[in-house]
Amino acid sequence: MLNWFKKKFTKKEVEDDPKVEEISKVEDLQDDILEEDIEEENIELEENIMLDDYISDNDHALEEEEKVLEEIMDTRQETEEIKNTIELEKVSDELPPEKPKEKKFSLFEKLKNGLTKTRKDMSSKIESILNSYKRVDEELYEELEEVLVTADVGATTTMEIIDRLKDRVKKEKINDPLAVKELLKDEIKKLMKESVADNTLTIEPLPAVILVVGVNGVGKTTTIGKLSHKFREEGKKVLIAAGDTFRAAAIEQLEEWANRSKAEIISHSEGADPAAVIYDGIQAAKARKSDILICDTAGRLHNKSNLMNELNKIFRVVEREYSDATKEVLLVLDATTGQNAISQAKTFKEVANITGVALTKLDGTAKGGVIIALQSELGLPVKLVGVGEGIDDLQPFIVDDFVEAIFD
Ligand SMILES: Nc1nc2c(ncn2[C@@H]2O[C@H](COP(=O)(O)OP(=O)(O)O)[C@@H](O)[C@H]2O)c(=O)[nH]1
Ligand SMILES: [Mg+2]
Repeated sequence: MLNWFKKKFTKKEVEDDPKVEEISKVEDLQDDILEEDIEEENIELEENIMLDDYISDNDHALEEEEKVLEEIMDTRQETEEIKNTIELEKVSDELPPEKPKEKKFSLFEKLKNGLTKTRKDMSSKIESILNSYKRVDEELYEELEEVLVTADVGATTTMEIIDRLKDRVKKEKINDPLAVKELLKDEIKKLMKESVADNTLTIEPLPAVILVVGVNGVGKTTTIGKLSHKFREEGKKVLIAAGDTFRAAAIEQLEEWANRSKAEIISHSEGADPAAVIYDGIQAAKARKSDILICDTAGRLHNKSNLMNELNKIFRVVEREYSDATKEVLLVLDATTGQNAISQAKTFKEVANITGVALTKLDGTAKGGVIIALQSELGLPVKLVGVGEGIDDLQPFIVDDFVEAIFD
């Protein structure tokens, strides 16, 4: 409207007209308001930009807004940019600190951690023996023998290892004691591998049934919980059968593990026939199309014939009702019991067709050497090792990793 008015009159006429002053005032006022509006709009846009920039670097809409802002700001641009940077710095200062990433340990690091006591006992002693000799002689072998026996490798297995070592040293004409360590490691690996066919838990083809046996307190229930968690993480459907019906607390403990690992569970009440629980477990596994059925059993049987009867009853049920399932009979042994674990293994071997061992509590013991004897003396493949009480503290057993971890 003001522009139109200006065009209608000459410059002189306009200047002389008394109304012009008033109009000019109005114009100034309107300019002021407009400027204020622009100023406000600028600030608003700046704030938007700061926020968008902070949320996303690649916001397309932001570029558009920036262009508009540039046009309006013109001369003030440089100052505004500086102001902008300062404001942005302020915003980023106020960001919550980035959550520190949880340190993830590799399986090997965990195994090494778990075997710390065994390693300290075995490896550092062997190291100092080898360092104290100038040449390889009978005395050196005797000292090595002693270390292996005290680390629960067992007398028979120790003799076997030392005999093999002597042969290697002779054949390769080794004189330097420091070169013996690698040979020793190599011979232990070879002996362990030769003694068993396979260290992997067999669950293929699915469905599979895993019967977990072992004496009271060795870690059966805990191992079932960890194993179930591992399978669930692989996306498998797991059903657990609470075959240890001796105490109500044992059933509750297994229920807790089933909960934690998000597995299903079949249980009867305290004192029920374990074989009947396993029977129900199998029917449920079939009906629900479970991939893996894991069966807990009681380990509180007083003598060998009792144990044999109880287990045989369970095996017969599994054989009859689930004949086409892949089967594992997993013996759980507690590493902290050392040579006692070996005698338990001997007993269970006599009464059941044990297909593998889960050795628990490696983390709390210097007796990790017992694994070597389990494999080489008894021919029992160690398939799993427990390195802690947590749900993730169960690992597949790998001979090379184990030997490297105890000699590292
Ligand atoms: N440190 C450690 N403790 C374990 C491990 N496995 C089991 N345990 C503990 O051993 C105890 C007995 O375990 P449990 O599963 O109840 O044995 P079960 O009687 O054979 O069923 C529990 O306190 C477990 O937390 C392991 O690998 N390391
Ligand atoms: Mg138990």
